[in-house]
Parts: sequence; C-alpha cells; structure tokens
Amino acid sequence: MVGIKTINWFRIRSVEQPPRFDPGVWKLTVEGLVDSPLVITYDELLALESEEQVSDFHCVEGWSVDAVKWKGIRLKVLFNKTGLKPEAAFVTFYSASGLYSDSLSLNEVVEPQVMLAYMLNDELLPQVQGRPLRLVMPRMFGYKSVKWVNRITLTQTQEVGYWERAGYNIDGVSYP
Ligand SMILES: Nc1nc2c(c(=O)[nH]1)N[C@H]1C(S)=C(S)[C@@H](COP(=O)(O)O)O[C@H]1N2
Ligand SMILES: [Mo]
Repeated sequence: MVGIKTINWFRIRSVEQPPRFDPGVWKLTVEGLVDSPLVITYDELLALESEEQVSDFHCVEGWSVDAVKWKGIRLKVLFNKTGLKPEAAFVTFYSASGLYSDSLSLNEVVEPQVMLAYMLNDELLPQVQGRPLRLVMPRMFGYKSVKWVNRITLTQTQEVGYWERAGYNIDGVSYP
C-alpha cells in the first residue's frame, strides 16, 4: 500500500518516538498493590519462563494481521514473583516514553493469549514495534497492546489509557 509504512504487515501506529533502548540500562518495574515490588533487567527478562503463540492482531481502524507469532512471558510469571495484594484488580502498562499507557483487569491479563512479548515472527521486536517489550492482547483492539512497556502497576480501580481518554472503549472490543 502506497504511503503507509508497514513492518511484519503491521501499520506502525505510535503517538511517540520510539524510546531509546539500551539493554545494559533497561529495567522492567512491577509495583503498586503487590507484596514485593520487582525490578528486572533485560537479561533477567529473557531468562524468565517463556512461551510462544500464534494470534491475530486487529486495529480499531479496521486493519488486521493474521497469524502473528509472538514469544514472551505470561503475566503470571511476574505475579508469582511479586505476589498480589487482595485489593489488586487492574493492571496498567506504561510505555517508557511516559506518554502512552493502557490497562486490563486482572482477569483479562491472565487470559490464555495475553503476554508480554519480546519476539515477533522469530525476531526481536523491531524498535518501532515496541523493543524490547510490548503487551499482546489479541481479543482486544491494538490500542490495548502497549509498546515499549517498562512499568506495570497494580491498582484497585482501572486507569484510563491514552486512546480511551480520546473516546475509545476501555473494554477494547467494541467501537466507540
Ligand atoms: N507506546 C505505544 N504503544 C502503542 C501505541 C502507541 O502509540 N504508543 N499505539 C497502539 C495502537 S493504536 C496500535 S494499533 C498498535 C500498533 O502496533 P504496531 O505499531 O506494531 O502496528 O500499537 C498500540 N500500542
Ligand atoms: Mo490502533
């Protein structure tokens, strides 16, 4: 398609410049309503128990990518390390840019096809597609799949994400 930048058949959609990624400095933080906050390095992330899946991707604009192969970690792997306080009910994913975020309920985040992915079609995520880590939530529209995730917080009420402040549905499945 002329004039539309595609990679891995995705149309690149970013409201911010890809944040710089330095594997020696990068950290992922899990905090909020957890028993013990967690900070892990990039090497530690790659050493966590990982899984692969093939799932479709849908953008609210009406384009989809079929059969995307992802590799990454399930959220449970992180939560098993941090423990969760009984009041924890929602999970927010923040981009390293500080500009973009979105959230899921704790139930949604442990659905079978939800993961934090670091590989796409057998390669490390391209920088514009979230390197080193992005959320994958195939059941919901693409705006839920936060790129460049480096901070995850557990809260009692749901945080409203970037596109939801602009009117998109917080449930991520129906048109605004
Ligand atoms: N950090 C960040 N994550 C983001 C976005 C963004 O602007 N910033 N856009 C979202 C939207 S609307 C879509 S459709 C997908 C697009 O993913 P892609 O750029 O890999 O095609 O990323 C989502 N995640
Ligand atoms: Mo999107």
